[in-house]
Amino acid sequence: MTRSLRIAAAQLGPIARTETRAQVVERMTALMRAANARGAELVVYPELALTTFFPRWYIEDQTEVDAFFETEMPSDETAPLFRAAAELGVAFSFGYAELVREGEGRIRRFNTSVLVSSQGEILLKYRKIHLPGHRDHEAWRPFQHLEKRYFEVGDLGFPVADALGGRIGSAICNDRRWPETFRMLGLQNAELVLIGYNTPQHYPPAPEHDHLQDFHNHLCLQAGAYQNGTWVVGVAKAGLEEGCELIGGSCIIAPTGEIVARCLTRGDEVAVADCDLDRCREIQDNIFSFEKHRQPDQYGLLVKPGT
Ligand code: CDT
Repeated sequence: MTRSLRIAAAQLGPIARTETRAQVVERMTALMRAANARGAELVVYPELALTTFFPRWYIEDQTEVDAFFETEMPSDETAPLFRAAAELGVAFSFGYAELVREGEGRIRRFNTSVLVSSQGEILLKYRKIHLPGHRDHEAWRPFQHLEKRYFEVGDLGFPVADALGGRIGSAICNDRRWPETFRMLGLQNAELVLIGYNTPQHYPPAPEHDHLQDFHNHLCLQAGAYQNGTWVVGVAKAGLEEGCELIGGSCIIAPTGEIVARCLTRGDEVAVADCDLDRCREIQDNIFSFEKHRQPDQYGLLVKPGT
C-alpha cells in the first residue's frame, strides 16, 4: 500500500484587526475547498490563523488581549471549518491562541497548533516552545513582537502522532530556526512536520538582514527536512497586515531538502504536492541514519542546563 499523502499548504494573506473570526474561517474554508478540488487530503494553515498577529501591539488591557484567544476548540466560529472538513473528508492543521482555565482561577495562555482529522478529532496538539521577541514595550521599535509577554512556553514537549498513515509532528514559526526542534521530532522518526509562521520582512534588531528573511525561512525549513529525512510543510500568514509586511514563501519540502511546491503570492493561495512518506527512508536509512552515525556521547553540551 502506498503511503503517499496529497498535502496543501494553505497560505493566508493579511488579516485586518477588524476582521471577524467568521470572516477568516470563511477564507480558510474557501482555501480548503480549493485544495480539495486538487485532491488534497491534508490542508495546513499558518500560525495564529484566526486573527491578525496581535503580538505586534503592546496592549495593557488584558481583556482586550484575551479577545484574541480561544477558550474552546472547535468554537461556534470555527465550527464551519470543521463541518467543511467532514463534508470533504480532509484533515487539517492550524494555529491559534489558546486560553486554558485551570483550577483556582489560574489562566494559562499558549501559542498552539492542532492537527484535526476529517471527523473533527484532535490528532495532535503542540504548544510553541521557542517564543521570540520581548516581554516589555520597546518604544524604539516600529512594531512590537510581544510573544514572550502574551504566551507561556509550551508544556507539551515535541509530540508526534501516528496519523494519516504516517508519523506527524508540528512546530510553530520561530521553532523552525532551531535545529533542536527538528531533531526532537527526527529522533521520534517523524515523517512529516507541519509548521505555520508569521514572519515580518523587517527585523528591527538587525535590519541589515531584512533582505534575507525569505532565504532564512527556506534555509531552516530545507535544512530541517534534509537533516532529519522528513517532509516539511511551511505555511505563512503573508502580506501587508496592519502596516507590517509579512513574508510568504509557503512551501512543501521533500526529505531530500528540495522544495516541491510553493506559493508565489503574498495572498490567500494553496500549493499542493504528493508526499510519499516512504521517501523518508532514503535519508533516514542512509546519510542520516541516527542509529548508525549519530554520536550522542559527544553531545553533552547540548543538554547541559544554561548552555
Ligand atoms: N511568529 C514568529 O515566531 N515570528 C518570528 C519573527 C522573528 S523574531 C521577532 C520568526 O522567527 O519568524
